[in-house]
Amino acid sequence: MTEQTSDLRVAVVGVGAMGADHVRRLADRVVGARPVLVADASAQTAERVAAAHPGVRVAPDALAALDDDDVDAVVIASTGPTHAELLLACLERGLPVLCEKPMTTDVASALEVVRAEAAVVATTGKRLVQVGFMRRYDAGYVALRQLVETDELGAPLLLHCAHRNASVPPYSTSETVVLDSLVHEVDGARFLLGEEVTAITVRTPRRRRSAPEGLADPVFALLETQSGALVDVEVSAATGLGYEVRTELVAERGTALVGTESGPLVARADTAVRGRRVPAGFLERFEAAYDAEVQAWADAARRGTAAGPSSYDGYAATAVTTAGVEALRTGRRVEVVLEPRP
Ligand code: ISE
Repeated sequence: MTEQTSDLRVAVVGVGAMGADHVRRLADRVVGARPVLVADASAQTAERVAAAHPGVRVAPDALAALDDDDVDAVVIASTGPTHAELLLACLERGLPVLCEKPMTTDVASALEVVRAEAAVVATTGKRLVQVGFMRRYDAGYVALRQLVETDELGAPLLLHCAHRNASVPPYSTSETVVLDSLVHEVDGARFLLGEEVTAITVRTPRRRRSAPEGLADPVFALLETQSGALVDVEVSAATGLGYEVRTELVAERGTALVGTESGPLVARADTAVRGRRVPAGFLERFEAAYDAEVQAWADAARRGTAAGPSSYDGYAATAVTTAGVEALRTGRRVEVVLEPRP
């Protein structure tokens, strides 16, 4: 495919909160692309989203959306366990695809996607998969990565990461918190430090009393990396407060913090916030990052390819989070051994 001159026509599969937000973004803000088709496990949800966007049709199901003649590229924002089959179908059809995280929820299917894409690259020379790790497009995280890349603060020693959700979807379990939320911190660490995670330990402190039944909340993870840096992560599932994501780098000659402001920061569930406002959710906190992410994806898709976080990044993150699920269950430190990049 050479550079497309008309708008990229996009099918969005899965139009819950994230997918519907991508439809709005493609309709209103992304240059050179527009949504044309939506599909969702709930026909009602698909109808509602389509009705809000003139020119957007509803496909009977996800595979029908991929087969539609009017579709040039695909955004997958359905639940994690549906991703592998859809990604393989996109690769088979040569469709550029932006797949929300987690790329897949198990290592075997993640590797299948990596290998299927490698076969496409071998014949066409073009990647097709971008994984939705939007933090790589967040100004704060990009600045932090530059500090590491330029060695301005010296070698990284530690990352302290906090990832606090006001609430999580009703289907959430302790495992999905690791697979769906912790996965951002895993990719964040790989992106910021530029190296792989080699082991993970997951502990849970005393449980938040207001946490939904059966959910470990918070979860505390320790990631080890190839260079010997350590990454500690708090993932809170249901603070009832707002959405707080921050990362602090401790390096040999300095520290750097993203995701907050200076000043006395007191965040409480009852009085909301003293000293600053906490964003309500991830759609608000990372709005600019999502815009940049989808624009970069659309620009590459118009050239028939993909940019940004790759299927290998998706695989590496899933390898760590699935090890994290084992670490959570057993209480043991679990090593992560990755297959080499194809
Ligand atoms: C959700 O699926 C996301 O991807 C958000 O970015 C994350 O912060 C949240 O915890 C997940 O449930």
